[in-house]
Amino acid sequence: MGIAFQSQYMAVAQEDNIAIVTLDRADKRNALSKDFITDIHDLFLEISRADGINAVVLAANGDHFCAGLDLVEHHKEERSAEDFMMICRNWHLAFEKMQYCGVPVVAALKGAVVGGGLELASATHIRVADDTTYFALPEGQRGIFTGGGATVRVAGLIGEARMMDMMLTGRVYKHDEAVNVGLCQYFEREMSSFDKAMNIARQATTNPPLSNFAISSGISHMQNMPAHHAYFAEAFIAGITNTQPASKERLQAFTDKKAPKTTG
Ligand code: 1HE
Repeated sequence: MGIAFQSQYMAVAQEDNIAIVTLDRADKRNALSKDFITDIHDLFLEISRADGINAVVLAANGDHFCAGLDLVEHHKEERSAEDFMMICRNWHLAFEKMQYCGVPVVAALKGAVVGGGLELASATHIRVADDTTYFALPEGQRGIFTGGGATVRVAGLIGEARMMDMMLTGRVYKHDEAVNVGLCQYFEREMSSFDKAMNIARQATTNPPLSNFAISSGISHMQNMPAHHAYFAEAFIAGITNTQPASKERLQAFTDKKAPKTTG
């Protein structure tokens, strides 16, 4: 079953069991308008219910992954504090739908991954950068603040001290340094970030879907729990995952010395 959802802001394609979601507002550098965010929510709700989708690659048309909040729309609408609080809640809901859609989401990053664009990227599970990719949080310079989950997800990736530095000084990270601080897991030099993201998604889909569900949804849930609750939840997830039929087959193969070894 494919994805029926259609959006003026995103193109959706499918290659085998991988959904390819492409941000498609390149003329505005994929800036996130109010309706764009609603469509991200609705699309990932559908992906979370779809059969036959075992991974997602989140890509972008144009030279930039995402320029963040649609600043022009925000400025022109003269939103009240209450309006913008509700906008932020919609961002949170949309990005949570993506983070917890049940399958791994791999982001193919290029150009600007800034402000709300970094908030979007940080809700994916694996981020792949290329030579053009740069990360920034220009909120301080724009006289605004993050509102799409960065205080949790970006601070979780790089630590609060680095996040404050990015916001106070406009510091930009790219290349190996971006990997080293934790903004992305891969800096790809040999191929496009899209091709690398597809390879990673294909690799991930060789795992049993239940294992990928546990990994992509379970870890971040447990990171946000007190440790003794997390250990309890971990035991439940492991109880279900580590006794699934697909694990029995794989462990039988290991016992029979037919499974590949984990080598360095
Ligand atoms: C936009 C946006 C946007 C571009 N909202 N329209 N984000 C930022 O502070 C980043 C703002 N954008 C930029 O710094 C630059 O656009 C880029 C470095 C990303 C790209 O530069 P460039 O030279 O390729 O494009 P451009 O000429 O600046 O922009 C092309 C068009 O995209 C232009 O529209 P046009 O109608 O004049 O053609 C721009 O207005 C439009 N555009 N970025 C709206 N962000 C939940 S809170 C989250 C808070 C944040 O996200 S703060 C970070 C905001």
